[in-house]
Amino acid sequence: MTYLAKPKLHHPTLPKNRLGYTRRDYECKISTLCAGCGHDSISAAIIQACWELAIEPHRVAKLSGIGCSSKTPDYFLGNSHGFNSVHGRMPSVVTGANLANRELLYLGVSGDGDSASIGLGQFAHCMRRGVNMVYVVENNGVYGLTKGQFSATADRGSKSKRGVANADASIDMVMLALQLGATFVARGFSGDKDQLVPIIKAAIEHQGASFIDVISPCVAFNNHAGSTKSYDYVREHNDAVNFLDFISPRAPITTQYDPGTVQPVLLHDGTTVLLRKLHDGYDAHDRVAAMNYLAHHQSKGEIPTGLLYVEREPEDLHAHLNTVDVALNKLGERELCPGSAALEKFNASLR
Ligand SMILES: Cc1ncc(C[n+]2csc(CCOP(=O)(O)OP(=O)(O)O)c2C)c(N)n1
Ligand code: SF4
Ligand SMILES: [Mg+2]
Repeated sequence: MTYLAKPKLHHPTLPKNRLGYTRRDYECKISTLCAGCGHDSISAAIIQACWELAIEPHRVAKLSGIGCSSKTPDYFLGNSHGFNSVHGRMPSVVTGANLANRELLYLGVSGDGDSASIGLGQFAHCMRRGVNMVYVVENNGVYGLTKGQFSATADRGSKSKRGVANADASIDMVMLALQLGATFVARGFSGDKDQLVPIIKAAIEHQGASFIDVISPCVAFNNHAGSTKSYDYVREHNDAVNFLDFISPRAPITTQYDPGTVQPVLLHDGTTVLLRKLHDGYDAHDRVAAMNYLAHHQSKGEIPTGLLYVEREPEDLHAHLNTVDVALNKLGERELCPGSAALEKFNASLR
């Protein structure tokens, strides 16, 4: 993989977070993606979210598949653990890593080709099992890396750069995530960082399967008239159901908003997400209502964005399996080898 290292020097007065790190400490190599690619804005939003939350970089594991989107972990969190897996296989690698070491924060970055085509089965099982992670799909409706073929998320009737209409029905990743039991489901737009950064922060703090579909225009192959994933189209059809503010007890962030209805959502770790409702009656705690809302508004050509669903009492895979509270590599001989009497008893229970 070609890359350009970023110069280490930076201005001494750059703002620092609670840990004394600047934003630069959460960056990595210089991006080699096309100038204007939505994926770069998502990387910038991830950097901003991790910096604002003062996340210790060594606590993060970033994993991806194959694609322009899956290359992006090379452009952020250079001091974190990373694993670039095989096309569509990121979810099973995260599942294994998470089971072995529950103490890391897992960030999976994927594309619509990576997750809605070859990796669809992997995506489905990761969501339904409730792997505690943030799963970001950088959704541009095409296979960017392999020169712009329609992906499975391309809308029926949307046109390729050469003017050919897509005849196939599209897969809606948000709807799928809701149906599969993800406990945090959101959609963002790479062109709206103010909305995306708090969504990522809330997803990081959520203890369960957090899915974020980010519409991320591909300027090389899918940013023309007739595309439904272009900057212009998404700006014109964006239907934000709410706006987030994120209050962390560790690093309070105050943001000034116009008056509106505000709904606090208390997360598992004591942090609070403030949902500023833009749509009267939208309830982000009602899975079925969220699916109905999506079906209704998407049939009219709108693109609902924001925090679409969050479960109040989420459970993750570790809770389902009743695993031990610590990372497996922290278990000592005593826990791993409880003695022959315990083994006898266990064997007897299986006879
Ligand atoms: C097993 C396998 N099949 C096919 C490919 C070719 N391939 C590489 S990336 C890609 C699709 C990438 O699309 P997406 O995940 O949407 O990422 P984007 O480049 O659009 O960000 C494909 C089909 C591959 N690398 N490996
Ligand atoms: S081909 Fe598309 S997705 Fe890939 S870097 Fe260029 S603009 Fe981004
Ligand atoms: Mg794509």
